[in-house]
Amino acid sequence: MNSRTELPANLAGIWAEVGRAHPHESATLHVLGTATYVDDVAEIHGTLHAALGLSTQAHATFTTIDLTDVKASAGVVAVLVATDIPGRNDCGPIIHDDPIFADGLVQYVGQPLFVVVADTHDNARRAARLAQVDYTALPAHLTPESAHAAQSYVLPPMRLQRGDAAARLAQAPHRASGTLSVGGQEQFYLEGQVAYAIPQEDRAMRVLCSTQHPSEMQQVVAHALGLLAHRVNVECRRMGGGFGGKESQSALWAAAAAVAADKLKRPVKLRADRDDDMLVTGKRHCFRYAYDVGYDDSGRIVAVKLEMVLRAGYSADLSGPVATRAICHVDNAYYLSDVDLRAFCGKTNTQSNTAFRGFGGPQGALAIEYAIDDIARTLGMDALDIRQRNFYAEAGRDVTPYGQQLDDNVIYPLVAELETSSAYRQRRDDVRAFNGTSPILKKGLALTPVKFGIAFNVNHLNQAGALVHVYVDGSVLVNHGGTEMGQGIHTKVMQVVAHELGVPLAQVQISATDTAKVANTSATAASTGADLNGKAAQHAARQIRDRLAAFIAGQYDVPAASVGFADGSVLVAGQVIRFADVVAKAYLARVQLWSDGFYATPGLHWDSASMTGHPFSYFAYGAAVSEVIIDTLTGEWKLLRADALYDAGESLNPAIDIGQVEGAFIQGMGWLTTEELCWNKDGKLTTHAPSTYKIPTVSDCPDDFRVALFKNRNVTDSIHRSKAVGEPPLLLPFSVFFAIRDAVASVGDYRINPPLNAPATSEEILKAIEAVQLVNTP
Ligand code: MTE
Ligand code: LUZ
Ligand code: MOS
Repeated sequence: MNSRTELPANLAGIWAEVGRAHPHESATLHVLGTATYVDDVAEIHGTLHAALGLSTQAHATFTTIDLTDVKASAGVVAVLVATDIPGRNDCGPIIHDDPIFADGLVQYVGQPLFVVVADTHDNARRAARLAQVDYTALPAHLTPESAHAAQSYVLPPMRLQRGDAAARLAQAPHRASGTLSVGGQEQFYLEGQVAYAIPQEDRAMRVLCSTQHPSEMQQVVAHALGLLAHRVNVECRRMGGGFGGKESQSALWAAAAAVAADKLKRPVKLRADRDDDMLVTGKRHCFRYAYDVGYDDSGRIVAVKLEMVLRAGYSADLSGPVATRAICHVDNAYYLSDVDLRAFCGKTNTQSNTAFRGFGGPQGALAIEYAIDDIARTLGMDALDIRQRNFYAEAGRDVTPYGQQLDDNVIYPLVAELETSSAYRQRRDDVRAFNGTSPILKKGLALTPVKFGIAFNVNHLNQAGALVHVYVDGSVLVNHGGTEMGQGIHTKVMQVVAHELGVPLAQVQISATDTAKVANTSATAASTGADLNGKAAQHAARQIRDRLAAFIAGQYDVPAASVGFADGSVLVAGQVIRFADVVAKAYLARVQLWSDGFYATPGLHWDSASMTGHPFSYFAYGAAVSEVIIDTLTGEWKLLRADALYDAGESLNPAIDIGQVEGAFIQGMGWLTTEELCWNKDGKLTTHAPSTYKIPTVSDCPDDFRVALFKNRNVTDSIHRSKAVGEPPLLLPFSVFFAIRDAVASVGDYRINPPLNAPATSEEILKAIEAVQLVNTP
């Protein structure tokens, strides 16, 4: 055995592979363009290419699809419709109301009717447009308002009540009430939906799929093929973005590719081009609100009554949990004693809306922020003062409307730190002064807080598994149930394992997420990926370390607890031995060098009937200040500076976490400003490409962007006391929206609440300015 006599410095207890700013595990491959996505995997000889034939009607019945021209089109090998599915024609995640192919009834423009398989991707796409369908049109609901008026819902309405909101509203000294409309959002992952189905012997199926949820893809494919799940294997090395859009809605693509591959006994790849992807798949739910908030002279809220109508689309998909999360985030960072909160999942003849970063949380929280913004202007006070007055605080003001007590509230100190570091008060004066001298260009400023609950609000999903292999050369391979979509989960899980085994990160590799390795995994979602899978991988690695410690301690006749692991070495009885040498010796002694690991988040419970319980493991906090300038003649605007402070607990990887905050901030800003979804009178989405749908670009990022992590330690025993970072920072750019509203309000000398809806496009900003000017002109 190679042994050194001197101890490496970091054996003295400072060895840490967690908490360090390691680059993303695939950063080099990303930059070189050599990271492998599904469409980059070398195609197997005989691979065919598929495209979907889509409905042109929003709501209609049909009896026949005339496929003559499709079949006659160049390169076409086969066309498959609903009746060609050997198993169940269903790809819905919870409630099974999503057919793979429409069967006699279409419910939105873009709904898949059939899959055409051809020699090339182009030939498949050309052929897919040639079907003739004998539609008989039915009346359609194209807006949430229309669905709500007809009480047409995909799920029963939900309601959370605490106290007596009606009575306290009636007694309230002041009321802020009104309506608000907030648009949806396309996930716009850079890699579109794609599945590559490869038949295996004896009707087994292997599917490479860009998905956040390999286990659900496995189940959906198995049901569609009429097979047991053990004959279906789904694998995902990485996605080029998911953002919630590949949580449930990768299923259609996996199932359609698998059904075609099974029928033809040839590999079939189904890759959506951008237009089809946007026409077919669901997005963030747009919301319509009617709010009525009672408050006292100091701006303290005494009661909230809120009705939210969601655009669910034609089927339930994840709308139930989305609406639940919306209701559970209406409080945001504020103590609301008396509430009456309702959510209605309007059934519309449009795409079935689904998960999108924040999962209804942003939509819930925006409503209370809007009301608070109204209150501040009405009282002539700074909105930050009203916010602080309503923050969760001491005992008596620390229980959420759904009954969870906060034991980790840091909103006061966090906001105070940001208020100082951003020079908020000084800049408020500067903005007022600027606006006093600038008749056309107006500046606006806002500070908004975030509190976001971490855990799946569907209890059983809070579990994860992992496998850790240590090979005889001391290298480590990790596999876990989480999927990589750019967020850095694999990097974090590698760090956790390297830390546990005391080896450098370079000694650890991660393999593709694979249903044959870890079974029954949850979607990588609800920001819980690193929390859950990090814990599971730690559990696995710990068992191996304990076995190695027991083994080497036995060799030296010392207690196992005295053995240390650090810097690629093992410290035992004053000796420093290379980890690889200990492993090699343990192998010869027949010690098991691999392990599984499992984690289930403790302490969660939820009663869906009363909408009360303890749905979250902990809360993540944050706040941001944004300063904008608008042109009151054109509605153009620019974000001049943004300061964001986010509570990632003891961050597992500050570089990745800061990247997540920056990305979420800009993505949320896009949602609230430039990204507008439009459907025409026939129900066709007209914004189905980047030519008509504007996501932020690098030039929309503020020149001055200051992102920092709030120094904190998770009160809850999360993985190394870190906190989730994936979704909560998407709420930080509320500050951009309210800064725009502040700039618009300056036109009316801050006396009128501008009726600004989201997205605050230039047109919407101009409309709000005109409304303010109208009221202001005697
Ligand atoms: N970051 C990147 N780069 N790409 C993504 O698709 N998805 C977000 C967030 N950050 C996403 C991302 C969403 S919706 C979630 S739920 C989390 O990452 C999931 O990953 P985590 O739980 O491992 O943080
Ligand atoms: N709940 C949740 C869920 O809070 N976030 C999710 O992403 C989710 N997905 C499915 C079911 N419940
Ligand atoms: Mo994220 S919306 O929970 O996939």
